[in-house]
Amino acid sequence: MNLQKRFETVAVVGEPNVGKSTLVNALVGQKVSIISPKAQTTRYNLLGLFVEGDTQIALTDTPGIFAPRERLGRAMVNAVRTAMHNAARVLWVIDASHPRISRSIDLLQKIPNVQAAIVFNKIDRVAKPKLLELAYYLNEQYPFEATFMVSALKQDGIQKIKHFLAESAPSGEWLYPEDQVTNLPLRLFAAELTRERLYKRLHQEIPYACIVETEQWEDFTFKNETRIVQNIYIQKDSQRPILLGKGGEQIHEIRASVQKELSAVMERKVHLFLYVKVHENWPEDKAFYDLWGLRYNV
Ligand SMILES: Nc1nc2c(ncn2[C@@H]2O[C@H](COP(=O)(O)OP(=O)(O)OP(=O)(O)O)[C@@H](O)[C@H]2O)c(=O)[nH]1
Ligand SMILES: [Mg+2]
Repeated sequence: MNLQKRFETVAVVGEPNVGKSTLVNALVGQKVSIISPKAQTTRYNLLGLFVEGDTQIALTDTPGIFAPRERLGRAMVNAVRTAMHNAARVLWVIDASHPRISRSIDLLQKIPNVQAAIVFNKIDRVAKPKLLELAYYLNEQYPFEATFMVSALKQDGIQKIKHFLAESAPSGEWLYPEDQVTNLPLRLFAAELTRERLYKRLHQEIPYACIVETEQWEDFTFKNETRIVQNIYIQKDSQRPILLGKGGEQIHEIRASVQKELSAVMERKVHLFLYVKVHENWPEDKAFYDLWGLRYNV
């Protein structure tokens, strides 16, 4: 029996909306990162951990790689770069049904000595033979270690990636307790869940104008209950009615749905309160960058 432990850090990167967070959740086996049909859902790096045999893998879910114009965008793309530099290995996720690759391959080629594997995701939407030409082309551009074809949504092909990562990890002590799945504090995760609902329900520029902050968190241990107060910051007062919906219906549904998920995750009764506030200049507010672990000046 081999009792030697192994440990590896792996950055999960790619263009926006390709399914990086869905893949991280599938590999971890539970939801650690939020998901939405819109691009730029993930705004900062977070860890997803899993154990496979004697190996612990620390995945970093990252924002999508795009051409940023604003401060927040620059900070997000910088976070991807940092994750790639810090990780020993990269999983480069490509949307098989809509393969855009130019920005991410550019970034990948700029990182020296990184071991990378390609993950074609969303293969439930496309016939595999269609991908072979692209796979061949990409493997000519860069010495990829492996090419996977998976559907993170349908959990198809996930075990092969877990096996590959575990087998190729070097010996080393685990950096996290065996049962830990993320480094994201519950307060931040709770705020992310609310933001996920905003991304799912709001359209055009509105979701990008919102951030969520958990302002208060009170545990009533004797009752097994928690009271959580969150602020949703918008940039203009004119966005408020869109967010609230007719007669406040939308915000009520969002509140109820997040409260339900939090209660299930925390296995206790949760009372969630949402307040919508205007903070016109939040994209320039350094406090949020600090909270999310993003660099302010890049
Ligand atoms: N059909 C299909 N859809 C998928 C699959 N994986 C993810 N999706 C969908 O793709 C959309 C984006 O998924 P995310 O996991 O949020 O993508 P992401 O790459 O993390 O996106 P950003 O954080 O915005 O860069 C969501 O609507 C997912 O449900 C898959 O294997 N098949
Ligand atoms: Mg994401």
